Amino acid sequence: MRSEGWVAEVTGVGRSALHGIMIGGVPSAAWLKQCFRGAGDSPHGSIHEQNGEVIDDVVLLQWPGSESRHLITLHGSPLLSERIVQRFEQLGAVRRDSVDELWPTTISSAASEIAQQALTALPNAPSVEAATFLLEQASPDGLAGWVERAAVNFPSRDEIESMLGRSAIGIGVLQPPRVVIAGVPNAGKSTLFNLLVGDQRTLTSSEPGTTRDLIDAPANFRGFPILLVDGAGLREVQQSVEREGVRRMRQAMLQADLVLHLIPPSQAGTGADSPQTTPRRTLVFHSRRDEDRAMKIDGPAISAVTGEGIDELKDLVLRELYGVERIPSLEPTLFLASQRRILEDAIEALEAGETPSELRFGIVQS
Ligand SMILES: Nc1nc2c(ncn2[C@@H]2O[C@H](COP(=O)(O)OP(=O)(O)OP(=O)(O)O)[C@@H](O)[C@H]2O)c(=O)[nH]1
Ligand SMILES: [Mg+2]
Repeated sequence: MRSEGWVAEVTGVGRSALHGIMIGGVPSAAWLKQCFRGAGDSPHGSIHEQNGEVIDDVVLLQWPGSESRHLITLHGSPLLSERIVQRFEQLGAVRRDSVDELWPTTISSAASEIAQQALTALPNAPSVEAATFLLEQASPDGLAGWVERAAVNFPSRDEIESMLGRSAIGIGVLQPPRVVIAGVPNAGKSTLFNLLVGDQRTLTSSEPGTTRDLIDAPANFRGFPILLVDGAGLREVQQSVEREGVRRMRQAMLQADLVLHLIPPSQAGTGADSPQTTPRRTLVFHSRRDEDRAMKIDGPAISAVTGEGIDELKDLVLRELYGVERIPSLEPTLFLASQRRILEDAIEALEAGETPSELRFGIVQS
């Protein structure tokens, strides 16, 4: 716990309606008596200079936790923010760049490490569902709670293995896999890409060979981030620009986490409809289904124009990548590779015949 008094800006410095400054430590309550003027118990008041000049209208909030802390919200001006920080420095506060342990916690250091990791990742959460997932993992219902219980009762090997088996889910919530859309020219790759990205990012046309460059863009499949990649249609060509495009496309397929291979009606059943060989995981879809519904096909079909089959495509992609179709709710789930390594170390120790008694979360390595 800190005893000296301190002051820190706790919001970004860009344009916004409000800025926040936090003060803390034993002397901070006394400083407020000297520079905050409010009416009765109202949290609304002003911060003033030593000579009485008002710096800004503010709202003062007592912050929860064991240390005496207050949050001061002021108008969104970096100049006013700086002046208020200087006012507290004048009163004796030490300026800090950041505030650690912002949210009070009563959990063990191991669980609090998990909670900190989840809350650190929160501002970069790629979707609302991902943010909810991270908040849950920071809570007793999530990974923080599981680690807390594991510190008391060492989990069984089965339980550790099941956590490891599902780790791709949580890691995938924060790190998008590369999903490449492949197929012959005019298969409808770019049209599907635009639909999934939610933006007309790339040109589409009935002319085969429209796309040459690789283009990638973030998409969101039920809260899971996906990096979608579109590129040239696969065919043998002499024209050098398109040929280079096809080479780059094949390269992208080799580096993909998953390839979506589209087969348009013109290719279905021709023998040319077997997906191009790639060692990567591949899902095959019949595309442009609205154009020829009578055609007998085997397997899932989509239309990027009517939207038919798109929900199923998302389900199939998520099931293939993670074995689930939704971000799990209230289920302890690893979400960082470093957490996975700690459990892998525990399994290794068990395999070596040792009897580990703790998972090395929250243990400072010396
Ligand atoms: N009716 C219908 N037309 C589609 C569908 N998907 C694409 N198209 C049309 O098919 C043509 C080719 O679509 P693109 O998305 O440009 O095809 P591509 O696979 O990106 O083609 P290249 O970039 O040349 O490799 C365009 O005229 C699209 O409007 C679909 O699901 N239904
Ligand atoms: Mg294209």
